[in-house]
Amino acid sequence: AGGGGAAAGGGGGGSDVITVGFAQTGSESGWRSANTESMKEAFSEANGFNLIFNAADNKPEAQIAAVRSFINQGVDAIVLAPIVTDGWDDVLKEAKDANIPVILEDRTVSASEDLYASWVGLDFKKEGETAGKWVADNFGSTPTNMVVLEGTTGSSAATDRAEGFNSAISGTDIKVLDSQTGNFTRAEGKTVMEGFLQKYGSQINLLFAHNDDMGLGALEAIKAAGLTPGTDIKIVTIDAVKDGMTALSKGEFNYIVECNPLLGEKAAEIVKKVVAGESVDKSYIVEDQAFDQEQAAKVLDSRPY
Ligand code: GZL
Repeated sequence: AGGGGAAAGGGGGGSDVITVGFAQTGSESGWRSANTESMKEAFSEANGFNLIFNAADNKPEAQIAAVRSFINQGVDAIVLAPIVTDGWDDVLKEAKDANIPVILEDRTVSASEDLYASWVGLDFKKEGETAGKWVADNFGSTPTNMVVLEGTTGSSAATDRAEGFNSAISGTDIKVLDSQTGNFTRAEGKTVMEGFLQKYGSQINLLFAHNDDMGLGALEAIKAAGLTPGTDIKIVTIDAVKDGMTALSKGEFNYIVECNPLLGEKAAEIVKKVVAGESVDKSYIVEDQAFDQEQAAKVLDSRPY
């Protein structure tokens, strides 16, 4: 382990290039691609960084191994987008013992906050609440059967969105027929929706998908079943990536809550401050917005991702 490269304990000698190990979840969705692009742009050589990138194929144990490898390489800082919330205490403790600061981006961890320097991300609970409120306002007063495509089990994005959404629809006439994970991917969103359609068919009035990509996969299953998405089955999702906003503007989706993936600039700013020994906040939240079909059609061409 370790081998050549910078001396252990954080980065090379005098050079002011900051070597950063970035442990990304994988490439499970359009959102993730936009997030990776934003991070690579911000952590560029031109901006004074030497970036070592790892995508863990949505496998938590592979992501932990990637962080451990960065520690052994003696990087100056580690940026982590944790696939799941739990299981991080040991390797974050190892990073702390090696004096390598860890900055979280996107999702969060359950480990105590003295094990990471800062976090930049989104308010997932609020995203869920915003989606749930729109559903409650538009469908909550008539008996409505809903199915849910959940994000990756154990991820803060899935857990917090579910919590926010469920609190917003409590007391309404929305009935959950079924709720399963589609792991934030199109393929699994399609497969799980096929199962829902086989089981419940035209009883389904509404789909809530924790991200656009699972909703886009479900679209294929709904069309293959001879149903019209956005009409026979209303669809509400979260992310607002280009393909999702296109479906929304075409009337195939009904509402999308944005989840801004452009976190690179803020993450790089935090890393520079931490490495320079300057103080930073424990958390930075990036603002989101939400779109209905009409709003999506208006902004589609100017969307940055
Ligand atoms: C949210 C992010 C989620 C997106 C999905 O910040 O963690 O993971 O909603 C992505 O598209 O896969």
